[in-house]
Amino acid sequence: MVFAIGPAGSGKSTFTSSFRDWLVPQNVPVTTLNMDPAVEELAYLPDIDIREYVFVRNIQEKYKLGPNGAIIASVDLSVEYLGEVNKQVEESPEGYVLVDTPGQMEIFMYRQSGEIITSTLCSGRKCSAVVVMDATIATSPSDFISQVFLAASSYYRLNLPMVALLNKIDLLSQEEREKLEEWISDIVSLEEHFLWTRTSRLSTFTSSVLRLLHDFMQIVPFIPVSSKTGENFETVYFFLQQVYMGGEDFELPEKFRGA
Ligand SMILES: Nc1nc2c(ncn2[C@@H]2O[C@H](COP(=O)(O)OP(=O)(O)O)[C@@H](O)[C@H]2O)c(=O)[nH]1
Ligand SMILES: [Mg+2]
Repeated sequence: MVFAIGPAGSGKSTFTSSFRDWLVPQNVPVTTLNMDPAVEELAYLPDIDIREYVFVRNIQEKYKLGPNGAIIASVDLSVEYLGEVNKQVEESPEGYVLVDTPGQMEIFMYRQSGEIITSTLCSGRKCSAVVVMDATIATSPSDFISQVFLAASSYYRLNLPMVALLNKIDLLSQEEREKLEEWISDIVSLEEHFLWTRTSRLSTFTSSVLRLLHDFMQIVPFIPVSSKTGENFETVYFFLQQVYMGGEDFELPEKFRGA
């Protein structure tokens, strides 16, 4: 089971849909599960859908809530239907289950219901998380660092083997792509670029942060992808297969190890 998590608009639903489309021709059995009760329109038809049980608009009317309150309440209410969802997953073909999570990451990630959803659905199953981030807002060193922090925060919160995707690379220029790949593989280059954007020297704090993030990126692979074109999906699959084939930790190939 693979949870797609990430900030609103980063491409979780698009990834779920296009990764499913990528797996099917490889003869990998795949089921899609939409766990976002607040999504109005999905670009794909999920095999299992929490909205069958809880739908934000009904909750909003029933409890006379505002839009934010209704989203929170509907995610919390989803928990009541995990038994049904689990049964539907069990009846699905054995293979990949791609779980699309609520648009607003913080509701899923930093509230108790998110934790209940992952731990219940992951009981007796191998689970991993794919953090989907928007590469178009990771093109400056400080933005990139913030995105890595976001992934690190998710890693601690979820406690699942994880892959971090820098999605939407089809929207980047060649130069931006190359820079991103360089920062992923070489922390010194990130540090240099960071310095170029500042007038003062790196503070001790920033130096420590960079080291720390470097260590984090040794455990969690960062992969530039496009959910529009499917670019680098084979790398995502490679890492996810590692989880299903054995250990909980990834053995990073050289290409993805920092210098
Ligand atoms: N160009 C491009 N657009 C993307 C990509 N992934 C998602 N999008 C677009 O980003 C917007 C938000 O995507 P969505 O999957 O709904 O985000 P979610 O809120 O994380 O589920 C949509 O307009 C998508 O078409 C990508 O890889 N490339
Ligand atoms: Mg979505």
